[in-house]
Amino acid sequence: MSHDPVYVTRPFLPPLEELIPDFSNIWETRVLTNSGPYHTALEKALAEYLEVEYVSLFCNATIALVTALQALNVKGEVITTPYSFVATSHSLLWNNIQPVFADIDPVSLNLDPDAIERAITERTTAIMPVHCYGVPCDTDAIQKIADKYKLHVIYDAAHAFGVKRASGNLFAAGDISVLSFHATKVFNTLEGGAIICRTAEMKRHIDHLKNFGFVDEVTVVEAGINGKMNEIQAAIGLHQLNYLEEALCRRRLIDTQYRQAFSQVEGVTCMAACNESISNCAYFPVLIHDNYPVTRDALYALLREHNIFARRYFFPLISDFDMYRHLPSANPANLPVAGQIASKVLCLPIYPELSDEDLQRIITLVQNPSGEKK
Ligand code: T4K
Repeated sequence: MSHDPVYVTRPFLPPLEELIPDFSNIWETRVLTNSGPYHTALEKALAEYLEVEYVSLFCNATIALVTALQALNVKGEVITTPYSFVATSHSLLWNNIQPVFADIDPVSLNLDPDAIERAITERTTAIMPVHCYGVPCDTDAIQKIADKYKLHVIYDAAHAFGVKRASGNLFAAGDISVLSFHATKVFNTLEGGAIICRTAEMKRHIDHLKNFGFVDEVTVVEAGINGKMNEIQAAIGLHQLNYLEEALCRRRLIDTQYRQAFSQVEGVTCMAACNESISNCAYFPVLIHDNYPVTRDALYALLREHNIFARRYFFPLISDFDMYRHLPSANPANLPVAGQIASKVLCLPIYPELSDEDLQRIITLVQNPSGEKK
Protein backbone atom coordinates (compact mmCIF):
# COMPACT_ATOMS: atom_id res chain seq x y z
CA MET A 1 0.00 0.00 0.00
CA SER A 2 1.44 3.40 -0.91
CA HIS A 3 1.34 6.17 1.67
CA ASP A 4 1.37 9.93 1.36
CA PRO A 5 4.82 11.39 1.96
CA VAL A 6 5.70 12.09 5.57
CA TYR A 7 8.19 14.92 5.97
CA VAL A 8 10.39 15.76 8.92
CA THR A 9 7.86 18.44 9.76
CA ARG A 10 4.59 19.85 8.54
CA PRO A 11 3.68 23.42 9.48
CA PHE A 12 0.76 23.87 11.82
CA LEU A 13 -1.85 26.38 10.60
CA PRO A 14 -4.98 27.67 12.32
CA PRO A 15 -8.32 27.02 10.54
CA LEU A 16 -8.51 29.31 7.51
CA GLU A 17 -12.01 30.56 8.36
CA GLU A 18 -10.67 32.01 11.60
CA LEU A 19 -8.15 34.10 9.71
CA ILE A 20 -10.54 35.53 7.10
CA PRO A 21 -11.98 38.38 9.25
CA ASP A 22 -8.46 39.61 10.01
CA PHE A 23 -7.41 39.29 6.39
CA SER A 24 -10.56 41.24 5.38
CA ASN A 25 -9.66 43.93 7.86
CA ILE A 26 -6.15 44.20 6.41
CA TRP A 27 -7.64 44.41 2.90
CA GLU A 28 -10.00 47.15 4.00
CA THR A 29 -7.55 49.29 5.94
CA ARG A 30 -4.71 48.78 3.46
CA VAL A 31 -2.26 48.78 6.37
CA LEU A 32 -0.05 45.98 5.10
CA THR A 33 3.26 46.52 6.84
CA ASN A 34 5.58 49.02 8.61
CA SER A 35 4.57 48.40 12.21
CA GLY A 36 0.81 48.17 11.79
CA PRO A 37 -1.71 47.15 14.48
CA TYR A 38 -1.24 43.37 14.09
CA HIS A 39 2.52 43.79 14.31
CA THR A 40 2.14 45.82 17.50
CA ALA A 41 -0.33 43.31 18.95
CA LEU A 42 1.89 40.32 18.18
CA GLU A 43 4.95 41.94 19.76
CA LYS A 44 2.89 42.52 22.89
CA ALA A 45 1.37 39.02 22.90
CA LEU A 46 4.78 37.39 22.42
CA ALA A 47 6.37 39.47 25.16
CA GLU A 48 3.63 38.20 27.48
CA TYR A 49 3.86 34.59 26.35
CA LEU A 50 7.65 34.52 26.52
CA GLU A 51 7.69 36.53 29.76
CA VAL A 52 10.19 39.05 28.41
CA GLU A 53 9.98 42.81 28.08
CA TYR A 54 11.31 43.64 24.65
CA VAL A 55 10.45 41.79 21.45
CA SER A 56 11.14 43.09 17.93
CA LEU A 57 9.50 41.15 15.13
CA PHE A 58 11.46 40.35 11.98
CA CYS A 59 10.85 38.96 8.51
CA ASN A 60 13.01 35.94 9.37
CA ALA A 61 15.62 34.84 11.90
CA THR A 62 18.56 35.18 9.51
CA ILE A 63 18.02 38.92 9.04
CA ALA A 64 17.38 39.15 12.79
CA LEU A 65 20.77 37.53 13.52
CA VAL A 66 22.51 39.87 11.06
CA THR A 67 20.78 42.82 12.73
CA ALA A 68 21.53 41.64 16.27
CA LEU A 69 25.26 41.66 15.48
CA GLN A 70 24.93 45.17 14.02
CA ALA A 71 23.02 46.40 17.05
CA LEU A 72 25.85 45.28 19.34
CA ASN A 73 28.51 46.50 16.91
CA VAL A 74 30.20 43.11 16.94
CA LYS A 75 33.46 42.86 14.93
CA GLY A 76 36.55 40.67 14.65
CA GLU A 77 36.01 37.03 15.61
CA VAL A 78 32.92 35.36 17.07
CA ILE A 79 32.95 31.89 18.60
CA THR A 80 30.12 29.73 17.36
CA THR A 81 29.00 26.15 16.83
CA PRO A 82 29.57 24.14 13.67
CA TYR A 83 26.55 22.00 14.61
CA SER A 84 23.72 24.23 13.39
CA PHE A 85 21.87 25.44 10.34
CA VAL A 86 24.15 27.45 8.10
CA ALA A 87 22.27 30.72 8.81
CA THR A 88 24.02 30.93 12.18
CA SER A 89 27.49 31.48 10.77
CA HIS A 90 26.28 33.16 7.57
CA SER A 91 25.01 35.99 9.78
CA LEU A 92 28.61 36.52 10.89
CA LEU A 93 29.94 36.63 7.32
CA TRP A 94 27.28 39.22 6.40
CA ASN A 95 28.90 41.41 9.06
CA ASN A 96 32.48 40.70 7.91
CA ILE A 97 33.06 38.80 11.15
CA GLN A 98 35.25 35.69 11.18
CA PRO A 99 33.43 32.66 12.60
CA VAL A 100 35.56 30.61 14.99
CA PHE A 101 34.12 27.13 15.44
CA ALA A 102 34.34 25.44 18.82
CA ASP A 103 33.35 21.87 19.63
CA ILE A 104 30.06 20.79 21.19
CA ASP A 105 29.13 18.90 24.31
CA PRO A 106 28.27 15.25 23.54
CA VAL A 107 25.08 15.31 25.65
CA SER A 108 23.46 18.69 25.00
CA LEU A 109 24.98 19.00 21.49
CA ASN A 110 25.44 22.69 22.30
CA LEU A 111 28.72 24.63 22.47
CA ASP A 112 31.04 23.18 25.13
CA PRO A 113 31.99 26.06 27.47
CA ASP A 114 35.57 24.74 27.83
CA ALA A 115 35.95 24.67 24.07
CA ILE A 116 34.63 28.25 23.91
CA GLU A 117 37.25 29.42 26.39
CA ARG A 118 40.04 27.67 24.51
CA ALA A 119 38.99 29.41 21.28
CA ILE A 120 39.23 32.97 22.64
CA THR A 121 41.84 35.22 21.04
CA GLU A 122 42.57 38.96 21.18
CA ARG A 123 40.15 39.46 18.30
CA THR A 124 37.20 37.69 19.96
CA THR A 125 34.32 40.05 20.64
CA ALA A 126 31.33 37.76 21.09
CA ILE A 127 29.94 34.25 21.41
CA MET A 128 27.04 33.02 19.29
CA PRO A 129 25.72 29.77 20.76
CA VAL A 130 22.65 27.89 19.49
CA HIS A 131 20.07 26.18 21.72
CA CYS A 132 20.22 23.28 19.30
CA TYR A 133 16.89 21.39 18.91
CA GLY A 134 15.60 23.70 21.68
CA VAL A 135 17.88 22.18 24.32
CA PRO A 136 19.12 25.05 26.52
CA CYS A 137 22.83 25.87 26.40
CA ASP A 138 24.79 26.03 29.64
CA THR A 139 23.98 29.73 29.87
CA ASP A 140 25.59 30.23 33.30
CA ALA A 141 28.95 28.85 32.20
CA ILE A 142 28.79 30.84 28.96
CA GLN A 143 27.95 34.05 30.83
CA LYS A 144 30.88 33.51 33.18
CA ILE A 145 33.24 33.31 30.22
CA ALA A 146 31.59 36.32 28.59
CA ASP A 147 31.99 38.37 31.77
CA LYS A 148 35.60 37.28 32.27
CA TYR A 149 36.64 38.26 28.73
CA LYS A 150 34.10 41.08 28.23
CA LEU A 151 32.31 39.43 25.31
CA HIS A 152 28.79 39.83 23.98
CA VAL A 153 26.54 36.77 23.85
CA ILE A 154 23.98 36.47 21.07
CA TYR A 155 21.89 33.33 21.38
CA ASP A 156 20.59 31.80 18.20
CA ALA A 157 17.35 30.57 19.77
CA ALA A 158 15.76 29.70 16.42
CA HIS A 159 14.71 26.28 17.77
CA ALA A 160 13.77 27.31 21.28
CA PHE A 161 10.33 28.91 21.10
CA GLY A 162 8.14 27.47 23.85
CA VAL A 163 11.00 26.02 25.91
CA LYS A 164 10.57 26.69 29.63
CA ARG A 165 13.39 26.41 32.12
CA ALA A 166 13.09 26.00 35.88
CA SER A 167 16.27 27.97 36.59
CA GLY A 168 15.05 31.17 34.95
CA ASN A 169 13.83 32.44 31.61
CA LEU A 170 16.02 31.07 28.83
CA PHE A 171 15.55 34.27 26.81
CA ALA A 172 16.91 36.45 29.58
CA ALA A 173 20.35 34.91 29.04
CA GLY A 174 22.99 36.83 27.11
CA ASP A 175 22.59 40.21 25.44
CA ILE A 176 20.16 39.12 22.76
CA SER A 177 18.20 36.02 21.72
CA VAL A 178 16.95 35.45 18.20
CA LEU A 179 13.88 33.33 17.45
CA SER A 180 12.71 31.87 14.15
CA PHE A 181 9.07 31.66 13.13
CA HIS A 182 9.81 29.84 9.87
CA ALA A 183 7.24 27.39 8.51
CA THR A 184 9.26 24.50 9.91
CA LYS A 185 9.30 25.83 13.49
CA VAL A 186 7.13 25.07 16.52
CA PHE A 187 5.47 28.50 16.18
CA ASN A 188 5.31 29.84 12.64
CA THR A 189 4.24 33.01 10.87
CA LEU A 190 5.02 31.39 7.47
CA GLU A 191 8.40 33.17 7.52
CA GLY A 192 9.37 35.29 10.49
CA GLY A 193 11.53 35.80 13.49
CA ALA A 194 12.18 38.05 16.45
CA ILE A 195 14.89 39.60 18.54
CA ILE A 196 14.54 39.60 22.30
CA CYS A 197 16.70 42.21 23.99
CA ARG A 198 17.13 43.61 27.46
CA THR A 199 16.56 47.36 27.34
CA ALA A 200 14.10 49.79 25.81
CA GLU A 201 17.02 51.66 24.27
CA MET A 202 18.31 48.52 22.56
CA LYS A 203 14.82 47.71 21.24
CA ARG A 204 14.57 51.24 19.80
CA HIS A 205 17.95 50.77 18.13
CA ILE A 206 16.94 47.38 16.70
CA ASP A 207 13.62 48.78 15.46
CA HIS A 208 15.50 51.53 13.61
CA LEU A 209 17.94 49.01 12.16
CA LYS A 210 15.13 46.82 10.79
CA ASN A 211 13.54 49.85 9.11
CA PHE A 212 16.45 51.16 7.00
CA GLY A 213 17.83 53.18 9.92
CA PHE A 214 14.90 55.64 9.90
CA VAL A 215 14.29 57.41 13.19
CA ASP A 216 11.62 59.70 11.78
CA GLU A 217 10.47 60.83 8.33
CA VAL A 218 13.55 62.89 7.67
CA THR A 219 16.24 61.25 9.78
CA VAL A 220 18.29 58.17 8.90
CA VAL A 221 20.93 57.36 11.49
CA GLU A 222 22.57 54.22 10.16
CA ALA A 223 22.65 51.70 7.34
CA GLY A 224 19.62 49.73 8.43
CA ILE A 225 18.04 46.93 6.47
CA ASN A 226 14.46 46.02 5.64
CA GLY A 227 13.80 43.36 8.26
CA LYS A 228 10.12 44.03 8.92
CA MET A 229 7.36 41.48 9.42
CA ASN A 230 4.15 42.26 7.50
CA GLU A 231 0.59 42.44 8.81
CA ILE A 232 -0.62 39.15 7.31
CA GLN A 233 2.20 37.27 9.03
CA ALA A 234 1.57 39.06 12.31
CA ALA A 235 -2.16 38.27 12.14
CA ILE A 236 -1.38 34.60 11.51
CA GLY A 237 1.00 34.66 14.47
CA LEU A 238 -1.72 35.94 16.79
CA HIS A 239 -3.98 33.03 15.82
CA GLN A 240 -1.15 30.52 16.06
CA LEU A 241 -0.64 31.49 19.69
CA ASN A 242 -4.15 30.22 20.51
CA TYR A 243 -3.18 26.72 19.38
CA LEU A 244 0.30 26.60 20.78
CA GLU A 245 -0.31 24.62 23.96
CA GLU A 246 -2.35 22.03 22.05
CA ALA A 247 0.40 21.73 19.43
CA LEU A 248 3.11 21.40 22.08
CA CYS A 249 1.09 18.69 23.88
CA ARG A 250 0.81 16.61 20.72
CA ARG A 251 4.54 17.03 20.07
CA ARG A 252 5.33 15.86 23.60
CA LEU A 253 3.12 12.81 23.16
CA ILE A 254 4.95 11.83 19.97
CA ASP A 255 8.30 12.44 21.68
CA THR A 256 7.27 10.12 24.53
CA GLN A 257 6.13 7.41 22.15
CA TYR A 258 9.37 7.50 20.19
CA ARG A 259 11.41 7.35 23.39
CA GLN A 260 9.47 4.39 24.74
CA ALA A 261 9.68 2.55 21.43
CA PHE A 262 13.44 3.04 21.05
CA SER A 263 14.46 2.44 24.66
CA GLN A 264 15.18 -1.22 23.92
CA VAL A 265 16.58 -0.80 20.41
CA GLU A 266 20.27 -1.52 20.34
CA GLY A 267 22.35 1.11 18.55
CA VAL A 268 19.75 3.91 18.75
CA THR A 269 19.95 6.67 21.34
CA CYS A 270 17.61 9.59 21.87
CA MET A 271 18.64 12.97 23.28
CA ALA A 272 18.81 12.93 27.06
CA ALA A 273 15.73 14.60 28.52
CA CYS A 274 16.84 17.82 30.21
CA ASN A 275 15.53 17.68 33.78
CA GLU A 276 15.37 21.37 34.41
CA SER A 277 13.51 22.37 31.29
CA ILE A 278 10.23 21.64 29.60
CA SER A 279 11.07 20.80 26.04
CA ASN A 280 9.23 22.14 23.01
CA CYS A 281 9.90 18.84 21.18
CA ALA A 282 10.78 20.83 18.07
CA TYR A 283 12.85 17.98 16.64
CA PHE A 284 13.32 14.30 17.35
CA PRO A 285 16.99 13.53 16.71
CA VAL A 286 18.29 10.01 17.20
CA LEU A 287 21.89 8.85 17.02
CA ILE A 288 22.53 5.69 15.03
CA HIS A 289 25.57 3.89 16.40
CA ASP A 290 27.85 1.23 14.94
CA ASN A 291 26.01 -1.59 16.72
CA TYR A 292 22.73 -0.79 14.92
CA PRO A 293 22.01 -3.33 12.14
CA VAL A 294 22.41 -0.75 9.33
CA THR A 295 24.21 2.57 8.91
CA ARG A 296 22.56 5.92 9.55
CA ASP A 297 22.49 6.61 5.83
CA ALA A 298 21.00 3.20 5.08
CA LEU A 299 18.21 3.89 7.59
CA TYR A 300 17.67 7.33 6.02
CA ALA A 301 17.39 5.66 2.59
CA LEU A 302 15.11 2.91 3.88
CA LEU A 303 12.72 5.48 5.35
CA ARG A 304 12.73 7.35 2.03
CA GLU A 305 11.81 4.14 0.22
CA HIS A 306 8.73 4.15 2.45
CA ASN A 307 8.00 7.80 1.63
CA ILE A 308 9.26 9.00 5.02
CA PHE A 309 11.60 11.96 4.70
CA ALA A 310 13.70 12.12 7.85
CA ARG A 311 16.53 14.67 7.78
CA ARG A 312 20.18 14.58 8.83
CA TYR A 313 20.14 17.89 10.71
CA PHE A 314 23.02 18.93 11.09
CA PHE A 315 25.06 17.03 8.58
CA PRO A 316 27.29 18.22 7.01
CA LEU A 317 28.68 20.43 9.75
CA ILE A 318 28.78 24.11 8.79
CA SER A 319 32.57 23.89 9.10
CA ASP A 320 32.60 21.17 6.41
CA PHE A 321 30.96 23.32 3.74
CA ASP A 322 33.54 24.38 1.15
CA MET A 323 33.10 28.06 1.95
CA TYR A 324 34.02 27.51 5.63
CA ARG A 325 36.53 24.66 5.35
CA HIS A 326 39.56 26.97 4.96
CA LEU A 327 39.11 28.46 8.44
CA PRO A 328 41.67 27.13 10.93
CA SER A 329 38.90 26.36 13.43
CA ALA A 330 37.06 24.27 10.80
CA ASN A 331 39.72 21.56 10.99
CA PRO A 332 37.87 18.32 11.90
CA ALA A 333 40.57 17.64 14.54
CA ASN A 334 39.27 20.73 16.36
CA LEU A 335 35.69 19.48 16.28
CA PRO A 336 35.77 15.75 17.09
CA VAL A 337 32.46 15.58 18.97
CA ALA A 338 30.55 17.62 16.39
CA GLY A 339 32.00 15.42 13.63
CA GLN A 340 30.92 12.22 15.41
CA ILE A 341 27.40 13.46 16.08
CA ALA A 342 26.91 14.75 12.52
CA SER A 343 27.80 11.31 11.18
CA LYS A 344 25.24 9.57 13.41
CA VAL A 345 22.26 11.91 13.62
CA LEU A 346 18.87 11.48 12.04
CA CYS A 347 15.89 13.70 12.80
CA LEU A 348 12.64 11.76 12.64
CA PRO A 349 9.29 13.36 11.74
CA ILE A 350 7.61 15.20 14.58
CA TYR A 351 4.73 17.64 14.20
CA PRO A 352 1.27 18.03 15.70
CA GLU A 353 -0.60 16.46 12.79
CA LEU A 354 1.60 13.38 12.49
CA SER A 355 -0.93 10.53 12.51
CA ASP A 356 -0.67 7.59 14.90
CA GLU A 357 -0.49 5.30 11.90
CA ASP A 358 2.47 7.12 10.37
CA LEU A 359 4.17 7.32 13.75
CA GLN A 360 3.80 3.57 14.14
CA ARG A 361 5.18 2.94 10.65
CA ILE A 362 8.27 5.01 11.44
CA ILE A 363 8.76 3.26 14.77
CA THR A 364 8.44 -0.19 13.18
CA LEU A 365 10.99 0.63 10.48
CA VAL A 366 13.51 1.97 13.00
CA GLN A 367 12.97 -0.99 15.31
CA ASN A 368 13.40 -3.48 12.54
CA PRO A 369 15.27 -2.02 9.57
CA SER A 370 16.02 -5.37 7.97
CA GLY A 371 12.31 -6.17 7.89
CA GLU A 372 12.78 -9.63 9.39
CA LYS A 373 9.71 -11.25 10.88
CA LYS A 374 10.04 -11.36 14.65
N1 T4K B 1 19.38 29.40 13.12
C1 T4K B 1 19.07 28.11 13.20
C2 T4K B 1 19.68 27.29 14.28
C3 T4K B 1 18.15 27.55 12.30
O1 T4K B 1 17.85 26.23 12.38
C4 T4K B 1 17.57 28.37 11.32
C5 T4K B 1 16.64 27.81 10.36
C6 T4K B 1 17.92 29.73 11.29
C7 T4K B 1 18.83 30.21 12.21
C8 T4K B 1 17.34 30.67 10.30
O2 T4K B 1 15.97 30.85 10.51
P1 T4K B 1 15.05 31.51 9.33
O3 T4K B 1 15.84 32.62 8.69
O4 T4K B 1 14.69 30.39 8.38
O5 T4K B 1 13.85 32.04 10.08
C9 T4K B 1 14.77 24.33 7.19
C10 T4K B 1 14.28 25.74 7.35
O6 T4K B 1 14.15 26.40 6.08
C11 T4K B 1 15.12 26.58 8.24
O7 T4K B 1 14.31 27.68 8.66
C12 T4K B 1 15.55 25.82 9.48
N2 T4K B 1 16.43 26.58 10.32
C13 T4K B 1 16.23 24.53 9.07
C14 T4K B 1 16.68 23.72 10.25
O8 T4K B 1 15.31 23.76 8.34
P2 T4K B 1 15.47 23.06 5.06
O9 T4K B 1 16.29 23.45 3.87
O10 T4K B 1 15.73 21.75 5.68
O11 T4K B 1 13.90 23.21 4.73
P3 T4K B 1 12.96 22.36 3.79
O12 T4K B 1 12.33 23.30 2.82
O13 T4K B 1 13.69 21.20 3.25
O14 T4K B 1 11.82 21.91 4.81
C15 T4K B 1 11.90 20.72 5.57
C16 T4K B 1 10.57 19.97 5.41
O15 T4K B 1 9.52 20.72 5.98
C17 T4K B 1 10.16 19.74 3.98
O16 T4K B 1 10.68 18.51 3.54
C18 T4K B 1 8.66 19.69 4.02
C19 T4K B 1 8.32 20.55 5.22
N3 T4K B 1 7.82 21.86 4.81
C20 T4K B 1 8.70 22.90 4.63
C21 T4K B 1 8.26 24.12 4.25
C22 T4K B 1 9.23 25.27 4.04
C23 T4K B 1 6.48 22.04 4.62
O17 T4K B 1 5.68 21.09 4.76
N4 T4K B 1 6.02 23.26 4.27
C24 T4K B 1 6.85 24.33 4.07
O18 T4K B 1 6.39 25.43 3.76
O19 T4K B 1 15.65 24.22 6.14
